[in-house]
Amino acid sequence: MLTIRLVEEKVAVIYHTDAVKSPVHLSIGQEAPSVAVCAALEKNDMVIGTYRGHALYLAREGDLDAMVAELYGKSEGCGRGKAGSMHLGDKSIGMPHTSAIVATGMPNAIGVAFAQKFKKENAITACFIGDGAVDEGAVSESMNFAGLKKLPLLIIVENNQFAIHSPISTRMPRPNFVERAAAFNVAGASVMDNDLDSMLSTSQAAIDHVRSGQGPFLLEIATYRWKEHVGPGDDWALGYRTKEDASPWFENDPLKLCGERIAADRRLALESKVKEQITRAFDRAEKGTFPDPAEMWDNVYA
Ligand SMILES: Cc1ncc(C[n+]2csc(CCOP(=O)(O)OP(=O)(O)O)c2C)c(N)n1
Repeated sequence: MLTIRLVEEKVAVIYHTDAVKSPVHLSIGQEAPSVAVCAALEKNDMVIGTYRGHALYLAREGDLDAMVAELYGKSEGCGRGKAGSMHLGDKSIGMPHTSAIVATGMPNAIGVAFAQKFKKENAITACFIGDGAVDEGAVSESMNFAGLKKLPLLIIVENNQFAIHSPISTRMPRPNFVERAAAFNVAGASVMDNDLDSMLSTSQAAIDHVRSGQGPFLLEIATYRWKEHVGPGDDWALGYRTKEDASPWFENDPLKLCGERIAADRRLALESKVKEQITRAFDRAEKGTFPDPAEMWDNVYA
């Protein structure tokens, strides 16, 4: 969680220099769901995420240097500088791709989970979506198929209450994700307390359910995005939410609370190690090389 927070804080600081070549959707404040779920997954499981994907990539132990280089558009990046922040992926960590198109992760995840079942692999697919994605028909259609075929699929709804600037109350008459899932024979649970331990234990139970062949599971995790929807800044002045609304989320910040549970000397040692890794990653990205224009259309399929 600390790595994610500090990398993104660094991105926010340097963003105005134009070193980062794509829009950034920061996960500051909502690092915990990715970390909790990934801690409970196995190495051979697959994860599919969204454009807000730095947290997932790092929680899945993706290479930090390759992620920062990717943000810089450099050929040392995990997508050789072509994917950018919104399309992070690395097959070696079981993360085929992320997408900027809301809800597309779900039909993709269905395909991956279907293949896992067909090949009788003891692996599952974890698909991360936002609450806004649930507004899209693709999510309902995918849940229907997953429930019908009893696919090994874990759907994680990171419920940060907003789709860009629209609160759930203006979008859904009955925003009960677990209830919706039940209509498709998809089991479900919600973690609403922003507590890392609750997220860990519920993720483990959900993953056990899916891995044991009982079918798909929807795990809703309440969380809060601290920064603007896209970009490095704050957006309290826009009026769609207030700093007062956010204050319980600041106070119950899982990173802060988790840090307080670690002995001071160990915590300092961890912090300095993480900061060193981050400084090195940004230095390397700075010195990296831009892809040769001749590579422009390599690995581009659409
Ligand atoms: C199919 C599609 N429709 C609309 C958009 C524009 N859009 C980008 S992000 C977003 C909100 C998504 O909210 P949510 O799923 O809750 O994720 P969050 O941004 O909160 O992580 C929208 C509507 C898009 N990228 N793709």
